Amino acid sequence: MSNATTVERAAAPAFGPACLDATPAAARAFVRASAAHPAAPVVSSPSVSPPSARPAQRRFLVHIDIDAFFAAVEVLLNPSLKGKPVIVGGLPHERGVASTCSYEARKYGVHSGMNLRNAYKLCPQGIFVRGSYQVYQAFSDKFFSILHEYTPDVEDASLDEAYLDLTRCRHLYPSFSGTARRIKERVERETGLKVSVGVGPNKILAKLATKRAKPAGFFEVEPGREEEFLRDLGIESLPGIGPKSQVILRMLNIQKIGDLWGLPRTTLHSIFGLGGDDIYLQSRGIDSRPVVTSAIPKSVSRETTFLEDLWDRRLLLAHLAYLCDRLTLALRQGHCYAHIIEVKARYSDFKTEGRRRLLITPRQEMGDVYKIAEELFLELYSGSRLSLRLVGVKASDLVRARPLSLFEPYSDRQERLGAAVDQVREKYGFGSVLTMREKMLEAIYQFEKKRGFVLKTASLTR
Ligand code: TTP
Ligand code: MG
Ligand code: MG
Repeated sequence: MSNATTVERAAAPAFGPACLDATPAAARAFVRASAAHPAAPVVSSPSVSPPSARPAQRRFLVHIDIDAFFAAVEVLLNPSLKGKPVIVGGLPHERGVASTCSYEARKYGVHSGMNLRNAYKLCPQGIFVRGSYQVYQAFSDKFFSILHEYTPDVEDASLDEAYLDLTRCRHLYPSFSGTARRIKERVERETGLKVSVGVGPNKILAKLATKRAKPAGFFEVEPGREEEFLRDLGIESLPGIGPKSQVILRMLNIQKIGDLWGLPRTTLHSIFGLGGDDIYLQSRGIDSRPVVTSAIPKSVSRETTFLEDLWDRRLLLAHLAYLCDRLTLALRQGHCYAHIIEVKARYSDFKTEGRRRLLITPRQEMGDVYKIAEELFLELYSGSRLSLRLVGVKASDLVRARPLSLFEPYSDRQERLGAAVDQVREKYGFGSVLTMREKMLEAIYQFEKKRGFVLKTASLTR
């Protein structure tokens, strides 16, 4: 029988797809094996796994970054800036630095972090704008909400940069690179901003691919071509190699990533300290870091104290509806579904009571959450002889994705309705879409189309 004999072979310090997907343990083994031959040339044949070991699955990572983000938003808001050198961060005579600039300004040598006066010296014809963080945040929110539609495994690396791990969703996407291209097209269409996209088997290769793709491009590091891709990239491309280390490496005549392969680990340790191992592995395209999704909040709640204690059932329900509307907006923005909905009431004697319901299928839509909250509230209210000071609603035991229920037919009608309402509100303000029940609050509170009703103590606790 052919599999009766097991031949044990030491894993070679290879440069192949199997080691690109190395687990931390495999990566450590790789470092140990390589330490025995510190100056060994990188071998391009695939590594040999013991017959009993399952071959490591190639992961599929997408890195995406908006081009000249703040500057591109300024151009979108003011199309007369298109094609011009736009510098964001302040006016030329002001103290401070450029947060970014358009690619047209980069031709003059202007870059992020440059003193504004120096930027002006290099590019006096530049159009300097102070910028508005809130507007950039709104574009960033839109960017991430599109990405979250493709996979729950999204890491927000910064305001304009994300890693997506599509490996778990491989059954949904027959072509990974096709999906990555579609994501790019969709982000560009729906935000109006150009993005660059890199695809690879891990974070470092996907990020370096994006660098190669900039601006507005797409680059995939194909299986087996990792070595070719890395060899001629400048050492400054690796995230751990800052300006000071670059000077030292260049003195050793190390200019390209390929030149790093000949350096013993001990030398990398003496230059980079503990970071030396990362440089050693990443320069070989090895990176086992997972995509870290943003921490999910424990709960989201909205509550308000009334201007005067309230007894009127319809007005109480109007407050509850408005709070549910605010709450579910936060859930959708955070891509969360709640397994527990809880209602709280405080009476005029300050006694506080609550009712909660555990949901088998977690919810995030206004219609669903309000219906549950109303039932819970009426249970409390019908037993009380006092007027109320405060009402609140809370969603907890939050999850990222709504598991399909075995007991209910699948329908995404509510979700589509929620998304449509969010879109209208994004354009015309929160107050542009309200239920008739919520509109009853017009009799009590000041109304602003952008923000909605100005409650007495609107709680924004998370
Ligand atoms: P980056 O993605 O680093 O830069 P960018 O989007 O302007 O240009 P590109 O990606 O095409 O090279 O940063 C995203 C935004 O973050 C940038 O538009 C402005 C802001 N930022 C700062 O405020 N200060 C900084 O030092 C950097 C690098 C960015
Ligand atoms: Mg960017
Ligand atoms: Mg970025």
